Formats: sequence, C-alpha cells, structure tokens
Amino acid sequence: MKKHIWLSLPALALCLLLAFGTSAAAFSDVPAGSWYGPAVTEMERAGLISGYPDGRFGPRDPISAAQFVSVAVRCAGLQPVQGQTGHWAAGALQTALQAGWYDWDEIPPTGERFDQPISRQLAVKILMRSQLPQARGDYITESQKMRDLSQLDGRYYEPVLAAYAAGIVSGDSLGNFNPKSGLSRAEACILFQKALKLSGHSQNTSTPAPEPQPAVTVRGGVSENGWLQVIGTQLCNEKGEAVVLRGLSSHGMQWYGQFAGRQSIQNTARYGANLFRVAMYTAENGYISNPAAVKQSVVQAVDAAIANDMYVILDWHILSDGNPMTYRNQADAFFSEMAERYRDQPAVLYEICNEPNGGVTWEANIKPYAQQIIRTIRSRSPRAVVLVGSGTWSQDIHLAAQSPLTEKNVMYTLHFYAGTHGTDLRQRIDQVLAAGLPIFVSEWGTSRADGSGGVFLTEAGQWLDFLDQRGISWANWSLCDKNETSAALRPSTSPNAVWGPEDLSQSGAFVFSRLSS
Ligand code: DCB
Repeated sequence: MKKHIWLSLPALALCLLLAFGTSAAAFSDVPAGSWYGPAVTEMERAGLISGYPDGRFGPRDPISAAQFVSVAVRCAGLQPVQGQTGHWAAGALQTALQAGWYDWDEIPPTGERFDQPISRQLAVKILMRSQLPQARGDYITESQKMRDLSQLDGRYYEPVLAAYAAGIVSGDSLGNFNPKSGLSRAEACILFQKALKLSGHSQNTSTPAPEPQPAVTVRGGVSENGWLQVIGTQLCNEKGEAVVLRGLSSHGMQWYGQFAGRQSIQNTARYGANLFRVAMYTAENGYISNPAAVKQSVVQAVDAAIANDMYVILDWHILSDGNPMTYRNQADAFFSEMAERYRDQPAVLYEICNEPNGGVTWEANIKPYAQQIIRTIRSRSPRAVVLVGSGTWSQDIHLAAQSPLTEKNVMYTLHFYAGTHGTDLRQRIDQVLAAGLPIFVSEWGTSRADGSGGVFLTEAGQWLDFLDQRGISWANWSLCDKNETSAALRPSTSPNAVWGPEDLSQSGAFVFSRLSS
C-alpha cells in the first residue's frame, strides 16, 4: 500500500503538469542562447512538451520511453486511448502501439520499460513513423554517413536512413549515431521540431490536435472530375480538388451479374451515386474456374458504369482464397489486360485484393503482391488509382501503415459491417490517417460481417457521418435482391426497371438516402 502511494504521487504531479504545464514561463534551466533554447521554448509554447513541477526542464536528463512517446502522440494530434496500466502515459503508449509506431516487444504495454531511457534507434523509429511516415532514405547514400552502422539493429534501418536523408539526425562529431545510447530531453526537442517543420505542422497554436477535415463537397461524375489523384490522404480530381465517391458494390458477378447492367447502375446514379464497384469473385465459381464468361460480364459492367459517367472499381474479389499470392499469376494477367483495355479511361479504379484473410501477412504476402500488380497496372495505365486491401478482411490498415507502399496514387481499403465493427475500427482509421495513409471504404454493409443480421442503421449512420467528416469515399455491399439484410433490393426486384421506394430493402432505402447527402 505504501509503495502504491509513493508511486502515485509523482504520477499525479506529472498528470497535473501535463494539464497545466503549458502556461508556465520559460524554464529556469534553459538558457535562451543555448543550442536547444529556441526549440524547447517553441515546443513548450505549442503545448507539446512540459517540464518538472519545480520549473526546470531538465534538458540534459535522458528522455524516457513514456515521455518520448507522449510528445510523439501530441505532435501527431492524437488523443490517448485507454491504457493497460495506471501509468500516467499508458494511454498515449497504447495509442502509439496501435498506430504501429513501435512493436510490442520494444516497449511492452505491461509498463516495465515506460520510465527507462529510450534508445536513439527506437526514438528515431517512433519519430519517423509518427511524424514523417512517407519519408525514405537511399541505403547507399545514407549508410555512408554513419560510422557505426554495424551497431544499428536491422529493424531500425529504414527509419534511421530516412531520418538521415531528411537531415533530422546527423551523428556526433565522430560521425557515430550511437543507436543503443539514450538521448537527452533537449535533443529530443530538436528532433521533434525538425520533423514537425518538415511535416508542415504549425507549432504556433496551443491546440496541436487537428480536428478532422470538413466534409468534401466536390462530387460529380467522370466528365466533371477527370483523372483522379491522391494528394496527402485525400482523393482529388484532376484539378487537385478534394472529391468523394459514393455508390453501390455489386454482389458476386457470377451470381448477381444481372444487377450490374446499364439500367441497374443508372438507377443508383439517379439517387446520386457517382461510383459503382464490380465485385469479381476469384474463387467460389468466379473468375478462376470460369475466366472467359466472368470476364465478359465484368467488362460489360465496367462499360455500363462508364456509360453512366460514373467511376468504377474493378475488384479482384478474393475471399475464401485469403492469400492474394494464391492466384498472383492470374491476377497479373487479368490486370495487365484490363489496364491495357482501359488505359485511356479515367473512370476505372483497380482494387487488387478485396479481403486478405487467414494466415496472410502484410509484409510477406500482401505487400509484395501489391508491388507487382501495381507495376503491371502502371505500365499500361500510369495514372490509375489503385486500392489495396490488408489482413483480417481489410481491417488491418495499421499493419500496412507500418510499412506503406511507396507508389503514388495508392489508397488502402478499409471494410466494415455496422453490426460487427464500431468505435475501435474508426479509431484505427484516424490513427492511420494521422500517419499519412489514404483510406477508401470500398465495401461496407448495414448488416453483420456475414452479410445478414440487423439491419444496424443507427450504427451505419454513425459510420457514414464519420466518413463524411473525413472526406472518405465508399461503396455499399450490395446491389442485389438476395434474401439477406445487406442486399439493397427486395427479393424479385427487376434489374431492368426504374426502381421506386417499394423496390428498396430497409438497407437499400437507408443507403440510397445517403448517396447524395
Ligand atoms: C465480406 C466479403 C463479401 C461478403 C461480405 C459479407 O466478407 F467481401 O464477399 O459477402 O463481406 O460477409 C457475402 C455475401 C453472401 C455470400 C458470402 C460468401 O453477402 O451472400 O454468401 O459473401 O460469398 C467478410 C467481411 C468481414 C468479415 C468476414 C467476411 N469479418 N466473410 O470481419 O469477419 O467471412 O466473408
């Protein structure tokens, strides 16, 4: 009990300090003319760092893992989540862990290393992942700048080389990086300040957390927007204006291809859709077992969407075949042919692996697959936007964020079902957006994740409001009349008629009402 009280007093002091530290004047032990003075003062004014209760900053003290990560979370504008221990920084550390800035073993969430000095190599990794996730350094050029390269552990090569390339670190007077040593609180301030300058974050406000971007207003079809491009995390039109695509996804083309014809697609356009998704299953009697006929129906659907001036997603719908590597050669040949066919067609977006699942990993399976297929597509259609899935049915965007693709105009798909997924997955979206990852919700449903149950319209409404506030595009599963709650149409609806309210299911009525608003 005594121990508990003894521990909680400094914790309380630190919490108070974190809350009120920003109003303190300059620190008593930070001379204005010192090499770190301006950086410490600037960071303190921006509310990103704080000092000790006695008014000192302790510039030469080694910075602990908890202190470093807390500053990183604040600089990234994220909110701490629920932590696993009572430690003052447990929430911030949990946020950082979930964002993929470091791995479990580097700072275990059980807390035993929270208050120990953080190593320089780990600090730089967290700095780069949290503030400059897209930065890269050329191995040959940058490694020559480090005399003690052999001391650097392999998992830190990428961020440390990127930090050298960006001019954020430069080594000591002997040219050593000293990866296993600690760093002082003053040095940490300098690192963060440099990274923030490069990432373009303003440090002159006392509220570092940026609110989500307001809803994007530009909509319209292909004739209005032309070739799409990804700027930062936002999908934009040819002129560089933010744009949002919304529409329906087909069900499996091998089963419900009749709802992907001209009239059906036009019906969704009438309600405001500017996007259609063509879900071409690979397994389950899809493309792999019947390539010619399935491809023909897919091409017809793509052309029908184009005829309606809509953007269209060509979706390689892996599902029971959870590893995209399984049919990698077929995918390569298919996308090669399609990208050639639609090379002059700004309407087509390529979704190269619907939902990886089972024992797949981003690093070993999905990323190398994506690199190959993107190369294939881009060699035919250089400007095309490519959508890439992730593990756990395209929910593991945080794992992709740890090791993003370097190609331009790539977005990461996030799939959700309103009856199964909620706050946690939305929080994950905010974390990866903060890390610079562009997100496209290429499939979501009002049902549970199995396509039935519910419908969960309150939850679906929360999801769509969230996406609207962030300018994220979406396609709803699915445009068919199957007897399941996620289907937008009542059983026996005609695919070739103009639909009225009586043709729409509960889900369809809700989804169609959100296409245009
Ligand atoms: C995805 C798939 C999609 C699937 C829907 C709903 O799978 F991309 O193909 O569609 O979400 O489950 C369903 C149809 C059914 C059909 C079935 C099999 O609605 O009519 O019988 O595909 O072809 C997900 C998404 C998320 C999760 C699991 C699945 N999850 N899944 O989070 O657990 O197992 O299919």
